Amino acid sequence: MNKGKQRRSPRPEPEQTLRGLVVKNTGSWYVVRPEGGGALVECKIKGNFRLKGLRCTNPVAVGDVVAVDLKPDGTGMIARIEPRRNYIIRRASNLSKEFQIIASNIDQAVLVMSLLSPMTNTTFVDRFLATAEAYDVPAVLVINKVDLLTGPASRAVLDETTQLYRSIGYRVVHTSTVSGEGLDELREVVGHRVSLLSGNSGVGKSSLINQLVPGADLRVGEVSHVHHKGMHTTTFSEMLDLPGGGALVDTPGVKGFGTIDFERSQVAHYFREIFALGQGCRYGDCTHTHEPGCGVLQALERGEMALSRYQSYLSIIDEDPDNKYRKPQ
Ligand SMILES: Nc1nc2c(ncn2[C@@H]2O[C@H](COP(=O)(O)OP(=O)(O)O)[C@@H](O)[C@H]2O)c(=O)[nH]1
Ligand SMILES: [Mg+2]
Ligand SMILES: [Zn+2]
Repeated sequence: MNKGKQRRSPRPEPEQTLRGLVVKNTGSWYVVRPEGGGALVECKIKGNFRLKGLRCTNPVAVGDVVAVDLKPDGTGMIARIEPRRNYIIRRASNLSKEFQIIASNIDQAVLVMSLLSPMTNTTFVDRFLATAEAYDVPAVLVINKVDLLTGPASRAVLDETTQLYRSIGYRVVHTSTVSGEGLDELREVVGHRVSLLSGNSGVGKSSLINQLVPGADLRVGEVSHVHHKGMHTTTFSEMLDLPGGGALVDTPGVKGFGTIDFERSQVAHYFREIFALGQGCRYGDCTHTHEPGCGVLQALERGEMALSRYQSYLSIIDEDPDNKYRKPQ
């Protein structure tokens, strides 16, 4: 037998694969930046990813490191997600059983708020902070539009809000994209880190990004990028590189992230001052709502804890038996 004449079975085409970072999620496409450089690759998802048994509408998130199988047409299929250092998820819509991962592998969450046009409500802020605590993501507050706070009354609100959150231990930065105040401080806060930027619409997120990321050229004054597909809200998010290192993750259309998966008894852990005051409660399982000898209720009565924070706490655990602390509708 002549070995040379043996028929070779056709060798399968070696599958081209690469590893990269997901830098954009449009809802239908994921844009992956290959490790070590090269052109961005538009990808779809292969198969089914689940997250701890939760149904996810967008299982791959900006910030994920992924393995991609390349197709001959230059697009890719995301085949695997590397383990995440952290991630932030939210319900796809109110009452929905499906979840969206907003971002993963982030160093900090920056909440942009404003006290005038629009006024960010404190419950929104506190829920954001509590969620960040729950996910172990450091949070920073940015109060934008401080140029609008000129009168003594609005200055007093600015001081009070700032002092409140600083006293709990959060960094609070004042900014204005109009006067330029605080922009250098904000550059320093976000430099060399990956920051998730959130905030209700109109507070000036796009304006701030335009100041921090030259060439970002985001549209200002736009409320959208949210598409309602039946019950689902799909959102796109994008990672924008900062010139000096680090990146901002912009999530237009994501107002904030709700409080999901909170064990009722855990909520107090996510309010730093309530957790600290709770050390003085008579009962170890105190819910800080009605119990005698409650360190939190005592601090409230003495005016040593902000009522707004306590109301936010109650809004999450949804308990206020005497309706004593409930904000009027
Ligand atoms: N007075 C004032 N207006 C601002 C400031 N930053 C943004 N704006 C305005 O607020 C509106 C909403 O800004 P935009 O960046 O689109 O907010 P976004 O919805 O959070 O992205 C626009 O009309 C901006 O010009 C600021 O620092 N001061
Ligand atoms: Mg915007
Ligand atoms: Zn208590």
